[in-house]
Amino acid sequence: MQFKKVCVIGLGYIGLPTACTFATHGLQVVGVDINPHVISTLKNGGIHISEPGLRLLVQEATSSGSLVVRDSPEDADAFIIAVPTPFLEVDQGVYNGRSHRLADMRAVKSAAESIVPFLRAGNLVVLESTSPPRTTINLVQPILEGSGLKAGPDFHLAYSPERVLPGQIIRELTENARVIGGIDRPSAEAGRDLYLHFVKGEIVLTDSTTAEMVKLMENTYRDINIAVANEFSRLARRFGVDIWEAIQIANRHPRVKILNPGPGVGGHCISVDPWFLVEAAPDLAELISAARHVNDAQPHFVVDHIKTLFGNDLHGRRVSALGLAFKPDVDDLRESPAIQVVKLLQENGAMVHCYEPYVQDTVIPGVMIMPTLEDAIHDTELLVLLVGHKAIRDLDPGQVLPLTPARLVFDAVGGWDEHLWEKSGFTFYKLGVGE
Ligand code: SAJ
Repeated sequence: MQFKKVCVIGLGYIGLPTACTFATHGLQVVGVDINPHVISTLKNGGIHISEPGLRLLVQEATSSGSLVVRDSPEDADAFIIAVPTPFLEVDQGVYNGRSHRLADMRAVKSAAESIVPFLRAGNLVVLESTSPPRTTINLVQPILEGSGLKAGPDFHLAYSPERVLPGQIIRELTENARVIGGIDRPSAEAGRDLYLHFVKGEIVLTDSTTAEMVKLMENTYRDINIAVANEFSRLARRFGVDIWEAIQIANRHPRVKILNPGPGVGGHCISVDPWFLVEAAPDLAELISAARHVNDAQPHFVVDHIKTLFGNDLHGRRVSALGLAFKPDVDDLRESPAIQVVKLLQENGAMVHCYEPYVQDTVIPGVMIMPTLEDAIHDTELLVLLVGHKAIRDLDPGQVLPLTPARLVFDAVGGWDEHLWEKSGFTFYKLGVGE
């Protein structure tokens, strides 16, 4: 199938790089977002998210005229839905006494509805948003068929998950293998013809529900593996073992690859997606649910450990939290466990000053972000490493010492060399290390 014009709905972390990449690979692209701030930022040559290489890519796509941004769709050969699928903030489901989160599909629903007036025979519609199994056929298809056209005979419909890693999106978008699940074979093949414009990795065709499940399985697999690492860190502390040393030794086994424990699992993907499987089949997804609960509880374990450094009482204690993003070397604060740790420390009476090298002007209600590292540590008793940003990991303890009265350090991510810090005069504690 031949494509000249694509409409990408949702210009966030996935939609914007995808729209630009199509635009720089020979297609005319209309990028659509309902957020006026996103539209005006892009029209003024800026970007509203930070991702290495993205600014240049947007400039290239817009200055050539291949990418235009709009607040609603228009006629095109293909439509791509790349809107967020978070979970509902308030509502929760319960199965066997254990709570689980519920997917918020409103953005997908309204994106699909916005396509209906422009849908023509022969078009292709691709859902990219991570979604519960059968969303393509049970939610998106009936909405699109409200146009009077039938999915299959009249237009193509497919699900193709993004699998790119924040921080590496531009490279992974073209290099990763791409799964395209059609509601029928011609839909999958049409999807392949579209993504062949830029995908250099293998393109694997399947049906839409398998593609949805594949995406959820990938992130669930990672979530469960991080959960076991986090649980091991708790056990290690109980048994007086250093989890970091234990993992290093265990990983010498040729078939063992334990991930890193930390303050919890954040971001918009891994901490959300497994819930879509739990919600869809809570009776069959008990391990997945348990892993989510383990990871969600991890900030509490970090704070409990920190409390013990102060005789279990944090009232009036001055703490510096270093790193707030959901993972190293990104500016994304969504579902960040580091922020949860900060809030829990405050709930326990501590006064927390934070430093986040990637985010200076964002306001997080109730969280005090200081402009510089020096501001965050000049009046404190404890330095807590919460995110292993390279700039923080590379700090030289000898140079930190004169900037702070703190002599206690707590490393929640295994990012600092204990011996270096102790040699410089700090007392060093680490997540998952028993006394
Ligand atoms: N984390 C740990 N320990 C580890 C690895 C990660 O605690 O050993 C934490 C991170 O600090 C972070 C969270 O897990 O809080 C998730 O980070 P991540 O780097 O594992 O994943 P994301 O959310 O940035 O991206 C994931 C990727 N999925 C997989 O690796 C299976 C990416 O390929 C997906 O495209 C992305 O989710 C997505 O959009 O779904």
